Amino acid sequence: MPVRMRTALVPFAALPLVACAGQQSALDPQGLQSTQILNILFIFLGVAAIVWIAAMIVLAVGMLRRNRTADQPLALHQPFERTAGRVVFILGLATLVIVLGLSIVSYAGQRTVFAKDEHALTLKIIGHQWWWEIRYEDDSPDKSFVTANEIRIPTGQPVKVELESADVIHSFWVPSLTGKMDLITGQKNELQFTAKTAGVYRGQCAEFCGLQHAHMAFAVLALSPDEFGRWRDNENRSANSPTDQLGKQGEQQFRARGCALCHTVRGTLAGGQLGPDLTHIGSRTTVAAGTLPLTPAALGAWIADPQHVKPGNLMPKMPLQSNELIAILHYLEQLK
Ligand code: HEC
Ligand SMILES: [Cu+2]
Repeated sequence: MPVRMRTALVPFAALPLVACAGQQSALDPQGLQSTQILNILFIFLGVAAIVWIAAMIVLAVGMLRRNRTADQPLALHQPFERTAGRVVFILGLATLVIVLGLSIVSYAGQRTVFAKDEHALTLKIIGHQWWWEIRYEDDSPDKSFVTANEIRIPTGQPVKVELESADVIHSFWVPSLTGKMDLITGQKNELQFTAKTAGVYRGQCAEFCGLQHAHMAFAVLALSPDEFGRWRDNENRSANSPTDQLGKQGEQQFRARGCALCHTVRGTLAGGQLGPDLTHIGSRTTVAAGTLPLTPAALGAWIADPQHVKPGNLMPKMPLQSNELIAILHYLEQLK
């Protein structure tokens, strides 16, 4: 391609940005905090663009008006020197004002982004290689429960997440709602956000944390307060008991085949702590931290060979007969 044509095409390289909307985009904010962050970005970008364009104009004028034919190019012209000194002084002052202004914008923005609300819904989130443990805590223990890889929140209400890690450093990031915050062992970090609109927002671990870092995603489902209340009531309950023979077999196999050593299903003998809580796995939207959508086929594929789906993850491949797999799958699907 001729150089000229290539140059002409450069502006079109920005076109993909037009598509920066949707489930996971800091440019399509759906939260109070992410809106604030985007405003700060636009103000900084605008000021930087104006300064850059002004500098380019001065440069262009200088190049066009340069005086090639002066007999003594190095001679000083007093009046010109005085004007130049004044211009430099004014521009220096302008720089100071701009930097101060941007600092104030940044400070004011951060006050909103990091503001804390006493009445926020509080969740504890613990990062694991490579999944998210989500604890809804309440003053009364019968209203506290644990889930994984999916956060449901009410719209319009501040949500505070307390972040910790069980192993290495992870980073909690839901671009559509707010900025990032690290999860660090032995340290409690906090982040607060408010979803303005109902919807599903994708979150992603934003700190390289090992082999399956890329498969450490989660979903934030912002629901109307009513819907959230109903979900929370259901989540509070112990697991459904299987209603049919196959489901009962599945529950048995779940214990017999060792799944219960790593997974908790509240209200049953399964109380393992190494893997995600599966009490209501049937009502979640994804399998294995956003790696697959939750469908019977995907769930079956995961249980049959988790190491094929997500190599290196901490759930071993269990040698299951096909009838055992079918029974366990049937059991888990009923855990709504
Ligand atoms: C050694 C511990 C261990 C055993 C045994 C184990 N798992 Fe897991 N399981 C895990 C871990 C760890 C994860 C999270 C993997 C990830 O996403 O990185 C997981 C994830 C899952 C998930 C996905 C959960 C979610 O929120 O997406 C399901 C379903 C599951 N296991 C079912 C089973 C079944 C069924 C068995 C028995 C056949 C079993 N597991 C045995 C550790 C275990
Ligand atoms: Cu991570």
